[in-house]
Amino acid sequence: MTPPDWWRTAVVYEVYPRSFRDADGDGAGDLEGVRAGLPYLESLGVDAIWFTPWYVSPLADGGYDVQDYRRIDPVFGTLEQAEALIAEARERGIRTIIDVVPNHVSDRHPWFVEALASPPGSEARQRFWFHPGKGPGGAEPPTHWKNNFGGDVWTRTTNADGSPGEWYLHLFAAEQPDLNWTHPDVVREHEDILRFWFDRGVAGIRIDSAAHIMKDPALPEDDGTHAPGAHPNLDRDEVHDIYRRWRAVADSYDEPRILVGEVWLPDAERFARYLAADEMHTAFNFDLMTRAWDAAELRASIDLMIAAHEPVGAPCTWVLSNHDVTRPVTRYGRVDTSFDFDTKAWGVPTDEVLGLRRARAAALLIAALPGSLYVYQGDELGLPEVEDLDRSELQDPMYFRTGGASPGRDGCRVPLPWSGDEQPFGFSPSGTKTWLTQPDGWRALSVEAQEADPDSTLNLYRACLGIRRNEPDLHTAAMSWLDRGPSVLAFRRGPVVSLTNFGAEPVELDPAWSVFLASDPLVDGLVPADTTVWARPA
Ligand code: TEU
Repeated sequence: MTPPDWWRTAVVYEVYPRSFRDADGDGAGDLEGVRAGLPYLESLGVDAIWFTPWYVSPLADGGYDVQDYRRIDPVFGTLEQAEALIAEARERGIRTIIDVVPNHVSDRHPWFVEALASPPGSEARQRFWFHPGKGPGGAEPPTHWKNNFGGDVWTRTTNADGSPGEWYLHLFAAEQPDLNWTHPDVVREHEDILRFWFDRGVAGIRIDSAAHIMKDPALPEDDGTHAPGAHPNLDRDEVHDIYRRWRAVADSYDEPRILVGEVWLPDAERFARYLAADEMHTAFNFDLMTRAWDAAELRASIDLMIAAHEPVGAPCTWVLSNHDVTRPVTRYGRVDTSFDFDTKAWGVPTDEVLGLRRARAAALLIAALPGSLYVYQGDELGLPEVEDLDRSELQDPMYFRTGGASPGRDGCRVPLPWSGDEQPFGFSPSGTKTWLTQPDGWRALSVEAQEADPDSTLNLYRACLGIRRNEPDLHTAAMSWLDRGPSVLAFRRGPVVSLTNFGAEPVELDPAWSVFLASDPLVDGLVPADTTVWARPA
């Protein structure tokens, strides 16, 4: 059953196009590869695909450095292929959500190329944040704000005569100059981009780094004392004016287009402001990803999110992972739980058998919660983070900007294994070297291998999403917690009960319940450790 506001309970599958499937044999995924994978996604039971950026890009940050929004990068295909893909997916009941990256563009975007070639103070530089440095000769950057990838947020330019020039701002890599959102060209251009893609049948947009776009023009230091809404570069009150304009564009279509925000904010109340009725439809719930595998932690996170969403009437989203974070199998299998979620670290021990059990249990737990659900490609195969990629292969700017202190995010972006006994496991035509090397052991994790195994993680996801789709109570019924002790999370949605055992001891079920899905088999009728079951009255 799909309710009219499909996005309120949708299952959205994140495709990282470079790593989904490679049809043309260059070692990187492409749109024809996604097209070939549509039957797979249909059988998985997803309602929409979110594509991370597919536009023309030097790929300095995996496509989050956009050079031309109106063309597809040749690595991925053509605009005609994108249009065909959007239409074919829709025929299979799968909507398309694309990524829009408003905070910055590529340093090869025509606007930035023009700005660099223009003198200080010129009109072309007003679309970005160019500024003279401080101190003698302007040798000090204008501020010392924190870069999201590590290192500085300002890079110095060189004047036409070779002398040192102004600095420009980049909250991410130096190849990603920040746009000035007080400039009317920037505002107008993005609304045109939205229409360009909405006119081509795109059902919604995922808004990258949505809370970052506005900056305090006075460029104060970030001393941690700013009032809410007045931070120099994060969650400034003016950001909402932009998203209200975008919502008006989205609502101007007969079939409304949806806005999904990437809004990373520690304060749930500030986060919920983005979900006002005239702004975004939903935003990612990242809080859940930062929590350890612990009943009290996860319950606190779920309660926090439900409480933040209820007053604004927006659905929660449930997100276990994405292309920026360590895969759940590895994260939940950490033996050292002091692991730094944000920066990652090298060589933290992990128990992948335990991690997989927990990741499967987590998948069922969040799929039973009210709201929409995100699945990052490969999580349905139980792929672990690849932590031993050869350093010479690493491409993520986070690795380079931390001077190698962090491995960066490539380990969760390794090409998917589809079939066969050896690399590239059907990702590319055989004999192709993939852009990141897949581990030898991925034969057992391939789609082909898992389809043949009734207990595989892939078949668990298929069963889970299939039940979710056909179970009206999992769309509409309110949720209420059941008290089953400190190491159990159990809740009810109508007659359906979801129970997760976080403790070491097996848990008994109410004799009146009959289990219809379990993340791992029951043992002597009991729910073993690190297992979720779905049950209903017998
Ligand atoms: O991520 C924004 C963001 O805040 C993350 O970069 C986060 O700080 C980092 O990954 C730490 O784990 C978005 C995209 O999802 C990411 O892939 C891009 O690199 C980034 O924006 C810049 O566009």
